[in-house]
Amino acid sequence: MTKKIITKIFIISISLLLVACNKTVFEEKFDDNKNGWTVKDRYLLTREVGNGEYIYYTARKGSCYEDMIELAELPLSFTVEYRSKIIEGDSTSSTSFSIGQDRSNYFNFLVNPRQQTGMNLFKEGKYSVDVEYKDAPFKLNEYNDFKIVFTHNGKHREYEYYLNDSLMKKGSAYKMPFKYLGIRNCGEITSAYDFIKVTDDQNQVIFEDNFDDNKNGWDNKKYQIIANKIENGMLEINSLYNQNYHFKNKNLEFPENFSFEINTIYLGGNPDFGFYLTSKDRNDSFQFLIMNKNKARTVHFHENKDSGRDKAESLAQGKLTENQKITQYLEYKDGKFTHKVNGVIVDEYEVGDLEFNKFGLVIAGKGDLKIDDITIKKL
Ligand SMILES: [Ca+2]
Ligand SMILES: [Ca+2]
Repeated sequence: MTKKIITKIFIISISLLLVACNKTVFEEKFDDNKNGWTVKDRYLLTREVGNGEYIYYTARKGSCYEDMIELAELPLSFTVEYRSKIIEGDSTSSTSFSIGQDRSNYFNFLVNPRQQTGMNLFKEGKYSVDVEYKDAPFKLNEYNDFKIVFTHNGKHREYEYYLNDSLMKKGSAYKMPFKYLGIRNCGEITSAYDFIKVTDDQNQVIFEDNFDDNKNGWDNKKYQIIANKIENGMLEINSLYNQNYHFKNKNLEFPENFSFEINTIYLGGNPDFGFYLTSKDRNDSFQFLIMNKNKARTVHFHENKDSGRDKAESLAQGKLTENQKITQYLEYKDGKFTHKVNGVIVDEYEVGDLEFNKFGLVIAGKGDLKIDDITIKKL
């Protein structure tokens, strides 16, 4: 054999060996949505009034949104009845009916998806009486009847709160002039209200809304936070709100050593973006981000707390410009991460041996991106 042929065979062997070693374990080109990315538009809240119902959806843990309307001042003694249901909600959420003096001073009667009820009181926008939940006789995803009876004996005003005809709570209602009522959701929850009716102590109707239309002027604005779609071989994400969003993909058993490459086109705005990896025991999670248009950032969460690693390095190329392509390449080898952006190392981080089985995309803040592809290879 000539030297040329030997060299050729040698090159072919090496190439085959490299192909065998660099096995692709995941590839996403966004030509379709076979991997089931969440591409539907997302809202922080939507409120739909009409067709006999008020349907209220909110989607932010730890935050509450109320929709109140103003009425003529109610008499000292009156009864308010309403019918509502929890369609779905996470365990920390709640929906409530509010009645009070204004948007900062009101009584609030709550139910939650754990089938509990309670009451709290706001004075000057702050909790004056904290909610004490107790188990309550109502079903989820079914309408339940609520009734609050306010009575005034010439000296004091009191209330009695009933749920499906069972007395849940009673107490002093103070002499607060009542002229606002509203519906309030906290956390990630969808609730529906069928009607609200207020009657005086002669059983005369003072206020009634069956939600056949929006004659009472409920605030039915929607707040969209994310619009996204898979089109022309790309996942396009338009983030409209200053909030952190994760796009989860189905789980993936990562090899012991692997590379992760993602190609993104920055379109505009000021989003922080990138991807995350989560360990199999869920104790460790890492985010590899491009932030502030000019830095690469590594964040490590251990047992859901910031572990102390939050390192940001300026990009060698300077600030991102519109329509610029960014290649994030990460290697995890022998317990160490090496993160490169457009070919330049931005972080090396020794974390030890971990097994990964989940990854996803992250976007935080207002801005627009297109993600062209993601490739994960065994090293
Ligand atoms: Ca109705
Ligand atoms: Ca593509």
